[in-house]
Amino acid sequence: MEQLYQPEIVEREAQQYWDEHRCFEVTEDTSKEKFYCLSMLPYPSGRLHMGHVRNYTIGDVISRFQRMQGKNVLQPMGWDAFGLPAENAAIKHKVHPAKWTYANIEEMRSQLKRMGYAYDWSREVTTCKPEYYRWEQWLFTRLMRKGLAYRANGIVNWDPVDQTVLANEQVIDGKGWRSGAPIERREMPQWFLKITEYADELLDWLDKLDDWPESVKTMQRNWIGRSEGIDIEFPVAGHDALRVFTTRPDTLFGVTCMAVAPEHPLAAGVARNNPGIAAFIDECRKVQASEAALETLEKKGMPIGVNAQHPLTGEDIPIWVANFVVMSYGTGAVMAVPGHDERDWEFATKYGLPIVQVIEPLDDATVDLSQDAFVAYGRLINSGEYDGMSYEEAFDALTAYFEAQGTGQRRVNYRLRDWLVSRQRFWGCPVPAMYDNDGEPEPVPDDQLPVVLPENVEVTGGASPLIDAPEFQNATDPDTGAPVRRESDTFDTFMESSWYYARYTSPGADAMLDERARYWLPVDQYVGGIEHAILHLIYARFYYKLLRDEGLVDSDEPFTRLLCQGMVIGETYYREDDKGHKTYYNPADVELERDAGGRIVGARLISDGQPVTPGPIEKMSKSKNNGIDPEALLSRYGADTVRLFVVSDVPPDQALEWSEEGVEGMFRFLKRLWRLVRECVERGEPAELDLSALTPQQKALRRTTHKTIAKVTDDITRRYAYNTAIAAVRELLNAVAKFNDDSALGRAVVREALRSSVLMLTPVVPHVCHSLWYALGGDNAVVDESWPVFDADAIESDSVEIVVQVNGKLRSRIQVAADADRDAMEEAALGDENVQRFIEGAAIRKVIVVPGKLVNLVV
Ligand code: ANZ
Repeated sequence: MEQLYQPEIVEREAQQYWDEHRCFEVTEDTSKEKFYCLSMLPYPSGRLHMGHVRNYTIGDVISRFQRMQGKNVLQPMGWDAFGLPAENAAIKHKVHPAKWTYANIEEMRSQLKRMGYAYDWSREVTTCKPEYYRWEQWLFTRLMRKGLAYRANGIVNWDPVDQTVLANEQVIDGKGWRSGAPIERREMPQWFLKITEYADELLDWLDKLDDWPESVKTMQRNWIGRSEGIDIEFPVAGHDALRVFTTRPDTLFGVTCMAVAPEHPLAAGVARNNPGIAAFIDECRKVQASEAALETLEKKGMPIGVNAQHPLTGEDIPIWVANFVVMSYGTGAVMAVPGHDERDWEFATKYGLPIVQVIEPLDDATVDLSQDAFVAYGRLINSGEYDGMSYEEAFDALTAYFEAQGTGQRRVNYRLRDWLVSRQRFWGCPVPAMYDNDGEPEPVPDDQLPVVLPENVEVTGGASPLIDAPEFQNATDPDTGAPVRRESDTFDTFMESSWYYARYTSPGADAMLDERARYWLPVDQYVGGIEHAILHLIYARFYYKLLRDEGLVDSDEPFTRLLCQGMVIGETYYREDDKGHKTYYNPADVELERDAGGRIVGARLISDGQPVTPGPIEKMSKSKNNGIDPEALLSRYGADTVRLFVVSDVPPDQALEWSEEGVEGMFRFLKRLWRLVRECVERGEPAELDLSALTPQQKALRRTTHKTIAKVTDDITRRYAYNTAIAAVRELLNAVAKFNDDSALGRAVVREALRSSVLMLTPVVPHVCHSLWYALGGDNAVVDESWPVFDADAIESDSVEIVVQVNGKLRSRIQVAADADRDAMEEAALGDENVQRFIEGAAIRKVIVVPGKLVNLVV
């Protein structure tokens, strides 16, 4: 064994062993319990960042731990390879997006390999390859036939100068990122998947996902947004009745205005003869389409000069068109109740509309509607025969009334909309549809799949080059021989990431999935960022149900257990110019000045020696320039140190603060582990571990060993608490370092402690453990070893630890037999090396003994 720990050598050796023995390539083995561990696949940006490193290390530790538990573990990796950055790079550097993407994949794959992750690379999925996306196209054509994929008008961001649709990220402050032109909301035909058909199932199953974080389930529930209410018709003289959806029919007597969406037919009808309204509607259309944007919008409206009649009082109520009413929710029209709805209150206050109280608090507290709306449930007042009713009573009574009249109906609404899956971009999977002369879309027949994205086109940043590519667009209908035009839209990249986990189970299959999928799915453990709590995780759940209904898988949910790792955060440093503009500097380029206590008192940019201002600790990001490059750490410390750092400090779901000292501490720990093992090996072969011959000290170390195994196993299986698990192993190693008993049996006990420690550390620092295991006499590579099992008898204690004081000061802790009497305790205390150092041969004046606890020697 080498004298010193040299990560480059150790890591190369271990990785070579894994490669040569194809350690992580797995097949369906029905004799073993399967465990499918999956980390979210990266977008191939070209460089791994610390967020990836944390995500993938956590996943890898779980995989390796489960493997040691005897399971058949699948851990795959792949690339979410379509998307905008490749197009942007293509425009900037004039390379085809494919070329840029594949080069990045090469780079990132080699970085992942250097981290020593236990991936089955034979299953790698690259989503921009036709062999992958052809099956997405295949499924889509089936969904078209089932009516679950359809084409309808949708609202997009339209850049009027570049004449193209923009992604939300390409709209900056309401303007096109390249043209700078104000972006318009435009209705254009788009492709949708009918996720709303699965809304109830998606919602109900959340209750059964016991091993998902509560927070993620709550976000999904809110996103699906099921609400129960009623539709009520308000008669409008000379027009169709105005139907509204409300969850608060109990506030019906407080309606003081009606509001319709700018796209509502009633508004559109009036606008034809009213240029003022038409202009207002036009203005609303110019606002960015995203929901987030709508939420924060300043509320604006205009009366359209038409009244509705209150269905109970018959009173006239003015109808307004308002920018906060969305056409795609409910009926696209609302009854506004300023007294009891926040948004309506704001609107009424702004435009001087009446505010009427019709609900009073149950606790008779006073309500001041001139200050704010009263939004809680309460008791009805000013509501005629409904006065005194509770929310539930009023809801039921009014529903019954309107249903009897035929002018209203109980209704469940979802916030969830059908998923708009088409994009007018180039670098994506082509939507497999074609149009005949009538413009009717048809699915592309199976024998023409895949519809391959051409590589011989130029990407300019304007409209998609697929629009003007005749060799791509022109095709013939196989049935009629008539010319058809292919769809030029491509899919949202969330489509590829909605089923990649399934494809890993069936590499090379000449079908979307084959039998192997049933063995591996569902994923047992999914690990990824909380930023995917909603979109990706809902789409993937939905897609899985589509696969199920197509007969391709036979379970209902794709991910049994979900772990969302916390962010990696780090210090920020900046300088501010006169205009308040901040320039951020990377922590690696900053030199810190500390006081004697280690507190930071100054920070300077190394290159110019001038001060920089320390900012708050924030998520590592490009914008704050506070990312730490894993590559630099890898070359300085090796993969094991980096792996250890990212899992040892905090539980996986909490924020991890980057610290150079922390990393150095981990490096020192590995060096020390190496030294302990080397010293053990140098001391020579141990004896057989004869349990009946152990001294109390030897028994104590054995007890620590086995207690540690029990604790670590529990911490990891129940709580993913690698941080406390690692801390426990460190304590065990401290005990080994303090143990000085060079007898053959003592060496056997030490060896057992070290072998157990190496096994327990293997999932986290697999390279160094590969070497250390052989050094400690392992016959097999440690990667094929089982997780250690604790010996319950060793934990049962027939000895206790007591404290030894000299003149009242703690000087040592020693082991004595549990039933040791006063004399035996005193003798053991006096015999302890540490204690002797403090007595230095002085006469003992007095001995105080607390049985089972303490000996105090007074000299
Ligand atoms: C009257 C009312 C009174 C309302 C009150 C709320 C409180 P959720 O829970 O999200 O389903 N609404 C209905 N359709 C809308 C649309 N297309 N655009 C914007 N707002 C719309 O919310 C349902 C409530 O949102 C409905 O109940 C309606 O306002 C509004 F004290 O009706 B409510």
